[in-house]
Amino acid sequence: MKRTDLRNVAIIAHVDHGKTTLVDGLLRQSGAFRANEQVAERVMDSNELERERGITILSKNTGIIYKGVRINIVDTPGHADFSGEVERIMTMVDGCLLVVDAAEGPMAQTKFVLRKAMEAGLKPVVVINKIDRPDRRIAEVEDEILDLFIELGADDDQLEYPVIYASARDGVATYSLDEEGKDLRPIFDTILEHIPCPEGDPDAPLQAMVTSLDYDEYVGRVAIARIRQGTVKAGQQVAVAKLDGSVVRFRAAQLFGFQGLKRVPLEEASVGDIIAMTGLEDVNIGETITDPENPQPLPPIKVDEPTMQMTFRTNDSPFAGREGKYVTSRHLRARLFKELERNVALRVEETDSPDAFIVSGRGELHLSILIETMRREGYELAVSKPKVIFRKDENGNRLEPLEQLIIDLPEEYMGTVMEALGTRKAEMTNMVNHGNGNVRLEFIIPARGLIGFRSEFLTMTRGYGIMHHVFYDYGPYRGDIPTRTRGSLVASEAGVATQYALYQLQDRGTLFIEPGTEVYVGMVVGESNRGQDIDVNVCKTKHLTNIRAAGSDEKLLLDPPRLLTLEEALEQIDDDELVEVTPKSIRLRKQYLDPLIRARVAKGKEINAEVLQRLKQGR
Ligand SMILES: Nc1nc2c(ncn2[C@@H]2O[C@H](COP(=O)(O)OP(=O)(O)OP(=O)(O)O)[C@@H](O)[C@H]2O)c(=O)[nH]1
Ligand SMILES: [Mg+2]
Repeated sequence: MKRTDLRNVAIIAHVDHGKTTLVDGLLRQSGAFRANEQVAERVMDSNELERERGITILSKNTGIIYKGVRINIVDTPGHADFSGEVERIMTMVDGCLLVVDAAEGPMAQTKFVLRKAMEAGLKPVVVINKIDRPDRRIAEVEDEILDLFIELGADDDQLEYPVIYASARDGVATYSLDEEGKDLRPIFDTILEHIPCPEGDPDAPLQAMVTSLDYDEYVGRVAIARIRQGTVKAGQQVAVAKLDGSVVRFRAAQLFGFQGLKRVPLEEASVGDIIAMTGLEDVNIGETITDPENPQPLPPIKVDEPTMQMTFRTNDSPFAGREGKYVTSRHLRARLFKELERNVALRVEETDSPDAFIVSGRGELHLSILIETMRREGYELAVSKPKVIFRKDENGNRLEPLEQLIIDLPEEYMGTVMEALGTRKAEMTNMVNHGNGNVRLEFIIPARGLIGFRSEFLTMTRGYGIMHHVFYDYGPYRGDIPTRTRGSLVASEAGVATQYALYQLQDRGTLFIEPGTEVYVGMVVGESNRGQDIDVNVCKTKHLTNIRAAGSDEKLLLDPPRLLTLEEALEQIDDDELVEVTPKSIRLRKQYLDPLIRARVAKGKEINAEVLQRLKQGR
């Protein structure tokens, strides 16, 4: 059966090309909101971190009705670190809107998502967006898109994609640049015309792949799935074919469809419907909801493997437990394993220590968003420097993850940037001079080489450079890359940092703390100008006998400190350091706080329980 009354479509693109803004427009113009309803901009970016950062992190569903046809739309994130989110929804839809910025053209992530869409056999519609931009270069961008399809091996059929020109921001679209757009009707109509109708047998045994999970205070776990074949009624017995091969029976308590920002109850759903189902307590992403009498699991979702990992440990700093609600290893463990249920590209492994877990993801941002989410929920933890995940080829040679890096920058900074990238073992693969003083450079670079590069790049280009990277492939190990060349300023005394002490220290490096900041021994308070760590006392006060200097503190002018964000802190720390994260603070610290132990470790001496004990007693 063909469901001519239904279309399922995903919106995919590079970061910031306007996916969420386009969904806004489609929702508004389909009458999903009441005329007087006040709706926030980028309404699908509903979680706090998404709104703060202006990016989409999680894929989300919505549904509209147009000309009597239900169109289910999935908004996806454009940032490469969240591409697991794009992969997980590919089985939900039959086609996609590939949104491309009219000035930037196809970028690293455009290629990645289009490749995934083509592998999944989705029918593409190209939307060239932001045509209101004064720097638009539509003809070139169209050529670049065509090249991209050819490069990805599109067949004749796939090359016949429709193209629509739009300004999502202004809510207009047109089939031809000669005609001014009035509304988004061309997009709605193209979806109806070009995105295939779902097809399948409504009388066959039920098959629905769970692609998202949600929680509801009242009804518990909500599974979001697309029905491949068969029909399901609210209240009916179903089974879940689990990833471990077992089959568990459940009652599908309630069924919902998506309409605008709401979920509407359904009595029955069938082929092609995207539904939310309650009552399945023990269900995970990638499992199939199926017929209990005749269970037929669908092939599991394929998601690329993680490329980066770090250690998450319980916070054992002297300030542990001051600011957070959840601080024990039990809390940390439970939270990390719960995350796995939804975050398909994440991996968590236990270690020899019950206090430490290895967490692997798609990139620094993928991991740092998890950390940020946890601290907002009230967790305290300490995390290590991100490391890339190596693999071996069949001959035992070491392979490392490589990234494709695309940089746009003013010509004058090209030399410096290329030199810095050379040291980081990047190979240039393409260079385009736009002729307006800006160049685009493309590189293949070891993921290792990108760690800490972003902040260096922004400084080098005075903020005028734009960089994007996306996983390319695993390749032979490219050799050593020199890491941070500067040591840390490490607090040698516990207490409260004083203006006086910080003033004395400021020409020895860059400070990360302000006067009044409480510190502990072994806390990193700045970056030293030298190659090695320096122990410093930031709590020193003036000798009270020095009458002449008394009361003149305000004259000790301090340079503003470099207060690090979570991402900057992760880039800053060295292998023997940790970032302590609590709901209120981000502190850098030495892994071993005790200076004696640190000195021993630095000399490569062994630290075992016995030595630790002796050192403690010796103090
Ligand atoms: N000039 C112009 N700006 C637009 C248009 N559409 C979106 N933008 C702006 O582009 C920025 C990014 O828009 P989003 O809709 O968040 O982009 P996105 O593709 O959802 O981004 P991610 O989900 O993070 O990948 C916002 O500042 C929008 O206001 C457009 O048609 N014209
Ligand atoms: Mg978005």
